[in-house]
Order: sequence, then C-alpha cells, then structure tokens
Amino acid sequence: EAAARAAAVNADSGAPTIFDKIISKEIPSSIVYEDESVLAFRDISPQAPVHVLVIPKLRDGLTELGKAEKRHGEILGQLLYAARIVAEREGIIDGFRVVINSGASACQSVYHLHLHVLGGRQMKWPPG
Ligand code: DGP
Repeated sequence: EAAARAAAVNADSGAPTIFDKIISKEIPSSIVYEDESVLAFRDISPQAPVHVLVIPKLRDGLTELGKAEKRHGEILGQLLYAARIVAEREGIIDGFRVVINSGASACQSVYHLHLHVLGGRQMKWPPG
C-alpha cells in the first residue's frame, strides 16, 4: 500500500517526522493539492493568509535541501511546479513567495524537505 511504502522509504535516513503521519493521513491536515509524488497542505501555524507546505511523499534522504543530490532533480522540479499549482488554486498567482528553510541556522524544524508557499498579503524584503 502506498502509505506503507512511503513510511518505509522515509525511515531510510533520519528519524521519521510528523509529516510521515500527515502523508499516511494518520494525522489530519487540510490538503490543498495531492498527486502521486507530492502533498500540499495548510501550515498549522500560518505566517500569511495563505501558507501551504509542499512536501515529497517519499522523503528518500531529502531531510533538508542542503542534503539534495543530483538524483533528486526530478522531485525537486515537481515540488516547485506543485507550488505554482497551489498558488493558482489559492488565488495568489500574481504574487507569492516560496521559502525553504534548510538547517538549524535557517530555523528548519521538521527534517522532511518542504516548501513554504506564502501569500495573500504584501510580503517584505529582506526576510528575517
Ligand atoms: P520549518 O520551520 O521550515 O521546518 O517549517 C515546519 C512547518 O511545519 C512549520 O511552519 C509548522 C508546520 N507544522 C509542524 N507540525 C505540523 C502539523 O502537524 N501539521 C501542519 N499542518 N503543519 C505542521
């Protein structure tokens, strides 16, 4: 079964995270977009009117962007494209921000790669 396979693959490197339970739907989330490779759901602690996380269903060693390898190229592209689909569905295609926190210095808290898609308000630059 797909959820069991995701759990097995995601356990291959680094500890399982809360996102594994979101992928398996053991923990409910507000899903915005889903396909065979990615899941997009609303952040539990929104930092903007629209704040959606986009994650790979198979973490496959991608605990953080800083650990990405050449072989991850396809899923990295799929995640970015899914961010664009989310922006369109959420009505923020005219202006949105995609953020990836990688590592402790960037305040990453969940070690399963995720893109933050933020919008629905005027964003500031530089970010904090
Ligand atoms: P980061 O700091 O970049 O690792 O972001 C992790 C995000 O994950 C943070 O914005 C809060 C969110 N988050 C953590 N636990 C849960 C959860 O159980 N459900 C949902 N929807 N989001 C979560």
